[in-house]
Amino acid sequence: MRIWIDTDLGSDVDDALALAYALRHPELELVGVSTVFGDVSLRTRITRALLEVAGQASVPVVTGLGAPLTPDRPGRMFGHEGLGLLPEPRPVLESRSNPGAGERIAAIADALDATRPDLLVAIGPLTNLAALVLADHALPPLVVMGGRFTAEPLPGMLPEIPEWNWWCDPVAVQTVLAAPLAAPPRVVPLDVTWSTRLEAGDLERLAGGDALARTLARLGDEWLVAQRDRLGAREPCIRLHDPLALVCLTHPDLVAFSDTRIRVGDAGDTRPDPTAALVRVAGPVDNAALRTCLLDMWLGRARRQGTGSPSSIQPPAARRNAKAGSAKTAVRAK
Ligand SMILES: [Ca+2]
Repeated sequence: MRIWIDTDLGSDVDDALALAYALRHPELELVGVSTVFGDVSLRTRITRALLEVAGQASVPVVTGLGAPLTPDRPGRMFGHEGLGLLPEPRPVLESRSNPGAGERIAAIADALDATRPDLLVAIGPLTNLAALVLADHALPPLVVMGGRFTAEPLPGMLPEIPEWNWWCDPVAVQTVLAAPLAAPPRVVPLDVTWSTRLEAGDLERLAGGDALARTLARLGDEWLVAQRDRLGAREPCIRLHDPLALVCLTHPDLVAFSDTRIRVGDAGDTRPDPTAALVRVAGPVDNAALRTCLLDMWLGRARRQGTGSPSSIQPPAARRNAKAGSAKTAVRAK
C-alpha cells in the first residue's frame, strides 16, 4: 500500500510514532511526506532528521502551508518542537501568512502526481488538502485523524476546542469534505483515540531499541515534559491518535468503520446532517492490541522473524486475552 502522509510532526509525538510505523511496516510504502501548520520549515527539518535516523532519507518531504485557511487563526507551535532531535530548533511560535503558497501547493501536487499514492493519510490540520482542492487538484483516497463525533466529555480537553486538528482549521475541513472526493474519507476521531495510550514501560522499551526506537523514546520524553511545563497538563501521557490512522489500514480487524453524514461547524465541531458529507468513522479499538501492533514495528520485531515473539512485549493481561481469542472479539462487541 503506497501512502503519502500530511503531518504537523513535531508538536505531539504521535506524528513521529505514526511515521516510524509507516517506515517499518512491510505492507506500507511511505512515498512522501508534506508538512502543515505553524513553523512548517522546522517541521520539514524534523521530518527529514527522523527519516535520516530511520535510514530512509530518500523519502521526499515537501513543505506545505503554515497558516490555516480559517481567518484569524494562526498556525501555532508549542515551543518544544525539534527538541531531542535537532540542536537548538527554536520554532517560530505563530504563522499568520503563507508566503509562496501557490508554489508550495503546486510542489505537493506535483509530488502526488509523481508518486501516485494509494492513500493520503492526513494527521494534522487539513490546510494543505483544502488548498489542493481549491487549486483543482484531485485528492487520493483519504484517511484523516481528526474531529470529534460524540458529546462525551474528555477530561483535560478545553470545552471550546472539540478536537485540535479540526479546530485549528475548520474552513479547511469544510472545504475538503465539500470536495468531489473519490471515496468517502475514513476518519479516526478523537473520541476513539482518546482511550489509546502508551503504558508504563513502553518508552523504556523503545529506549532499549535501535536508533529509530531510541529517537522515538527521546521525542516521547520531550512531549511528556512539554505537556507538563508548557501546556499545564496534570497527567501527561502519550496518546496514539495518529498511529491509529495507520494501524486501521494494516489491521482492519482491529477497527470497525461506520458510515455517517456530518456537518462541520466553525470550531471544528461536528453534528449529524443527512444532507451533508459522507464519512466513514472509526469505532473503538483495544489499546493492548493496538500497542502490540505498534511496538512490534517500532522495535523491529516483525521484520526479524524468529528473533523475538511479538507476544513477548504484551503485558500479561493482553497475553491472556489473546490466548483466549477475546481481544478482537471484545473490540467488535463494543
Ligand atoms: Ca498530528
